[in-house]
Amino acid sequence: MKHLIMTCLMAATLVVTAMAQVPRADYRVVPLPDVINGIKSADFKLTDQCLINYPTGNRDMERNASMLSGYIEDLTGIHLSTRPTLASKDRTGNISLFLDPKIGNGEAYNIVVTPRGVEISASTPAGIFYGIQVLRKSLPVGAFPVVILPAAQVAGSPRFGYRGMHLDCVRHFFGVETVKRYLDIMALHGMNRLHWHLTDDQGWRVEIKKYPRLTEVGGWRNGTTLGHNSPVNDGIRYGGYFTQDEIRDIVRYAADRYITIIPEIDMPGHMVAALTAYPELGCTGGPYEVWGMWGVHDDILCVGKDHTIQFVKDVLDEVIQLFPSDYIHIGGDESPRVRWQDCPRCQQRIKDVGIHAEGKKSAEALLQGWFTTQIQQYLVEKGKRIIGWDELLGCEVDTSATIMSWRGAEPGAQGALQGHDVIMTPVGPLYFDYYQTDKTWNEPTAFGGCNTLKMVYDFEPVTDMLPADKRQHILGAQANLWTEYVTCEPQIQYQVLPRMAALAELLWLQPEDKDYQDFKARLPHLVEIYKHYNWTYRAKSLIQENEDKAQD
Ligand code: TNX
Repeated sequence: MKHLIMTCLMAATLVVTAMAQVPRADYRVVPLPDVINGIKSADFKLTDQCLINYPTGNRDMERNASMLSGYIEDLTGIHLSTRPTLASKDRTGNISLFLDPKIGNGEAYNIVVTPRGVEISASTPAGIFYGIQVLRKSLPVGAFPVVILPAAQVAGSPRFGYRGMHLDCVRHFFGVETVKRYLDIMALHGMNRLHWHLTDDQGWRVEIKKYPRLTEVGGWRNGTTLGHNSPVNDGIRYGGYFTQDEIRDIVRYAADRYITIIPEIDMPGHMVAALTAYPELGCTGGPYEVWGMWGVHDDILCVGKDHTIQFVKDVLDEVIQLFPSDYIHIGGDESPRVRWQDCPRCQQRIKDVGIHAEGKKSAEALLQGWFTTQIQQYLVEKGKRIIGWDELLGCEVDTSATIMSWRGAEPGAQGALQGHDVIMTPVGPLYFDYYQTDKTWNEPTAFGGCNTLKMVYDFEPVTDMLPADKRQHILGAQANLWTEYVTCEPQIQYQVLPRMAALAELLWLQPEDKDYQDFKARLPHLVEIYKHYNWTYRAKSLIQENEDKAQD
């Protein structure tokens, strides 16, 4: 008898342990879904017997299905096959992706898990993709034969349509694989715009067939200053560029993840690499040298010459062939006008087009406005729109230009008041090239500053000073990763993770639904996924007791 009781107890313990060991999905992911309603019924068991259904003949949905299959296998080891089908009877026991036009926002998703199956619906394939990301992030990480998906309805819809990350591939060059991984990281976080900085004083990184010297000569510098513009230069030739084929490959890779790439060709400043390749584009005619220092250079494009305007249009002709994005970023920042003041051609242009200084706006500032407008009109004729840095607000550029507010959020608010669309990317707290802590001694070298995880989380893109009828001009926000001090891929990832998680949550959630402590409690599971993919991240940002700034 005693023996029997012992055996029963042991068997019971085994069952309980086995049950406890079946890992369960947790839908409280980052960014948090708007709705997580538990359904009182048994759970769904995810095993390799399940299929992923997608609508027959829909290539986007087919790709979504195979990405979901890949994600599930990556994280749990469970392999699911995909299958085209329109029959609702096929949904039983499986995961089904289907389009439902009744769901309003194209990026919104709805997931319903019952014991009979898992349904992910949205009005567009992009919305399905976001639902897939949520399901992916809810999964336990490991190797399991079965994962329990608790029965529930899980739904979400992004607060902002523009959810951006920026990557500077000029100051340091990163190749195709690194950019693709950056896109993978963005996809996991529900981000949908990559602002890709491709040209600057320190290098020209996009192949332009009509001007081969841009990359042959402008793609390379003879050395790089050490540290923050120290007098020591490493003397090591440095450079690289993306061929047009590589760009097309990256653009396609991004589109498969519902990410639009917005290229930036910065003008008329930040152009020393182009001037080195074609000195006649400058006011003095050079010689110039691709810059090995950081900062703002006095040599900029000479806009007094028609040839320069034509050059820019030719470059843009090739750029718009490569990038299907509606937007082209034309920079416009940090453009000193000292050369223009002394340049007879630029001064002649000022006369010819009838520019007169107005109050605080010098004739040269208005010349930048004239130049920008030429380019803007050219791009509009080609069906494109421009984004420019907030310096454009001082140059009388018309309100069809979208403004990227970087010198704080205030210029953006002013731009919105004037009727510009605006993307918020203020140095504080959205410059991810800044430190993540004020205790910097043990950190990789960064630009400076301090933008902690909490500061990012607390950022509100729609400033109070905006009246209700101007708020729709704030399209969203973006974090910028300038790479003067970022030299390798692990450092890229360290700078953006986990801050990208905080940015994603503020872009997806309504402000009243944000809760920093709750976010921090959900973050470790997201970090399990980072670890699984071997992405580098700042682990200290996860520690609750050790916040990075006293006022945090
Ligand atoms: C300012 S943001 C710049 C960049 C630098 C960055 C460093 C902007 C429009 N211009 O050229 O890389 O600061 O944080």
